[in-house]
Formats: sequence, structure tokens, C-alpha cells
Amino acid sequence: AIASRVLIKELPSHEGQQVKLRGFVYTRRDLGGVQFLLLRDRSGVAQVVLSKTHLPMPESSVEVIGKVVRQAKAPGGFEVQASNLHVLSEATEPPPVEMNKVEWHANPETLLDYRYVTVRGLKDRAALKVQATLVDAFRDYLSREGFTEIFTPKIVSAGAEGGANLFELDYFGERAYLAQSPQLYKQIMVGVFERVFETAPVYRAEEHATSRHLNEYLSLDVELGFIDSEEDVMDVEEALLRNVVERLEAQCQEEFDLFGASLPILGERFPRIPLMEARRIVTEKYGHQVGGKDLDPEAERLFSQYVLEEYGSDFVFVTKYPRTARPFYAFFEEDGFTRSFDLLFRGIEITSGGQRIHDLAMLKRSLSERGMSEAGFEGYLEVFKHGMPPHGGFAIGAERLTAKLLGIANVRFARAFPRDRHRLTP
Ligand code: AMO
Repeated sequence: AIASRVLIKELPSHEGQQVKLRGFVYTRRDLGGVQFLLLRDRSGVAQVVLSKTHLPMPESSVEVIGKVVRQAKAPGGFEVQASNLHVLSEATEPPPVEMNKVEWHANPETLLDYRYVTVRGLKDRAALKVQATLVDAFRDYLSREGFTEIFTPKIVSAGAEGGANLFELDYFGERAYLAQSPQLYKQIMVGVFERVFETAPVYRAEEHATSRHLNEYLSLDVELGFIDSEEDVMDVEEALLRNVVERLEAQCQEEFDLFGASLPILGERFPRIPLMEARRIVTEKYGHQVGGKDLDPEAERLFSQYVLEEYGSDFVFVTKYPRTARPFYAFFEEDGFTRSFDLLFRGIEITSGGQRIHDLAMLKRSLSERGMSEAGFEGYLEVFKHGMPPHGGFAIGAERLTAKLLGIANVRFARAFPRDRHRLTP
């Protein structure tokens, strides 16, 4: 009797035995008397050989019982010679795209239109697996370091990151917004736990469709109290990311191989270079005139290239942004610069962070110098009357990190069901 189900990745340890597999029909090939079936389960893909059986449509879910035999030409080096195929749920329509290709040549919009099934693709699911693993590693590392997970509201009365890209909604007749970031709440929670983190979606009403912007994305937030400066915050982020990379190396090698991607080059230490210096380097070395107050996307790409060549690191902290380029809560110096940073990874910003203002008078001054009203921030401002310690933190955009790790060109494919400028379904 074959009691329990075996996973495809476990086949080598069952050579010569009868096993029961369950999974999806990945491809089927009928060679007259012999049928070849590639079966996909959560652990991999295996070849199954059957005779005189009607193979159901691709994506049907099936159970197969058969003998495990060494077969050099089969994926994984083993095949199952099946005596029995039992259809658990038959597909009634062919999948909208051919599912059995690692590289799909369909239009990306078509793939997203049919995402409810294309998300089953090997690379699509590998991307989501890598993301799940990195979030897991993020939680584990921070928990070990004394951080506590928090859960902050996503329906809020004021935007934390500036008014331009807020989704507005009607909250029983009152104006409310979808949270752009847990920023103000994670700061408040420093007063409770000192060290906190959150992994939750946030919302940005970005009007433009780009390869790096989503309207809903997963924000990996960290905040910690009793710091000396933003250097402490960068130390935490660097140690965290080194830990995440270690975990990916241990658990996601197959997923990286599928993408032909390599793990990040970490170097000795992530360089920390002031923004003004970065802008100068990009202009002088590459002749690129940097637009705006920050680094534009092309400048980010060029500067990352420079850092890889000069410092042997895929990561670089860009530090000391001017006040005009940062939100009101950023701790500022009288010279007009802030104790803040971005982290670039392989040519794109994946993090903003820094030390925050913890002094109420300074915070009120920051708001008023920006012409911002205190309305909507009353509760937040209150907490600064109650001994808020010097603190700081950062947030990582999970889709950007995932996409850059695997060489995915558009962040939409690092999310199961992306919300973009033109997409509210599936
Ligand atoms: P910021 O607004 O820079 O900072 O966002 C932090 C990180 O989130 C990611 N990100 C996005 N990812 C996908 N689509 C978007 N539309 C999008 N917008 C941002 C990026 C970015 O680096 N409260 C601060 C963080 C902090 O200081 O702790 C904040 O939200 O990877």
C-alpha cells in the first residue's frame, strides 16, 4: 500500500519504490502507445511515463502512482513509470499561454491579464518564493536582534510622505487616506518596544507607469530607538541584508539558477557616500547632468556601476540628503542637510531611511518651515511630549529588492497581483 504522497524533489531517495505523486499536468506528449507527462508540484517538475492512458489537459491536477526509475534524460535524473493516473480536477480549458516554457514570449500585459494562472509559471513562482524567503529572513533576523513586529493602520487621516501620491477615501463622511507608509506609527511604537518592524502593504497613487513603481507594494519597515545617529541605522540595515543574503544562498539556489541570477556582491562594507559627492562623481566620471535634488534613475544606475568597480559592492548608502529632498520628519542640521540616507542596490533605490526628529519644537519648526499644517498630525505630535528617544529607521521596497536580486526588469512581476496605473484586476 502506498500511503502518503511523495514530493518530486524526494524522488531520488525512493529509487526502485512505488510512490504516489500529486501535482499539475505541466505538459503532455503522446507517442502512440506511450505517453509522457511532465508533472509539476510545489517542489519541482518530474517526468512520468504511462501507457494507454488519456492524459488530461495541461494544468489539470492529478495523482500518479508508479515506480521511481533512474533516467538520465529526465529532469532531476529520475522518472516515474506509472501504473495509474487519477484525475483530481480536470482543466476544462487550455491555459491562456503555454505554461511549460521557462521563458515566455507572450506580451507582459497578456501575462498579467491572465495572472491568476500565469502566476503558476516556474519563474513567476520562483520570484514569489524568493520574496517569501527574504521576508522570512527579515523577520527572523530582527526578532533575534530584539525587534518586535507591529501592525499599524492602513486607513489614516494624513499622509506621512507628502501629499502628492495619496489615495483618498471616504471614511463615513470624513476624508481619509490609504497609508503611504507606516512611518508615523512605527515611530510612535519605538516608545513601546524601542525596536520595531512591520511587513505590510502600503499605497502610493503614482500616476506614471514605470518599471519601478507599484500602486500597492510591500514595505519592509524598521525603526529603533536610543541611537547616536543615522550611522547606527545603516549598521542595522547592512547586518540585516547580509543575513538575508546568507539565507537566500542557503535556501534559494534553485530559484536563482532558474533566473540565471547571482547572489549580491557584498564587499567588506557597504560604502557610505554623501549625495553631493555621488552627484559630482556621476557628472565628472560619466558626463551625466543629474536632474532634481536627488539622484535620477540614470544617475542611480551610473553611481551603482561606479561603486561596483571601485568598492566591489552591489550595495551603496547615499547619505546626507538636503532637507528639500526629504520628508518633514527627517532630522536636520543647520547647514540644510539631513541625517538621512538611501540604499542603492544594483542601480536602483531600494531603501530610504535616517534619523528622525525627536524634539517637539524642532518637529513643529520643520512642519511650519514647509508650510505644512499640524492638522491630522495632532496625535503624532503629542507623543513627542512624552520622552521620545533619539531614533531612526528605514524601509525596504520588497518588490524592488526581489526584482533586482533576480534580474526581473519590471517590479510588477515581483508581486503576485500587481496594482499599477492601469490594473485593478486580477
Ligand atoms: P520611501 O518613500 O523612499 O520612504 O519608500 C521606501 C522604499 O519603498 C520603495 N518604494 C516603492 N516600491 C514600489 N513602488 C512604489 N511606488 C514605491 N515607492 C517607494 C522603494 C523605496 O526606497 N517612510 C520612508 C522610509 C523610512 O524613512 O523609514 C519611506 O516610505 O524601495
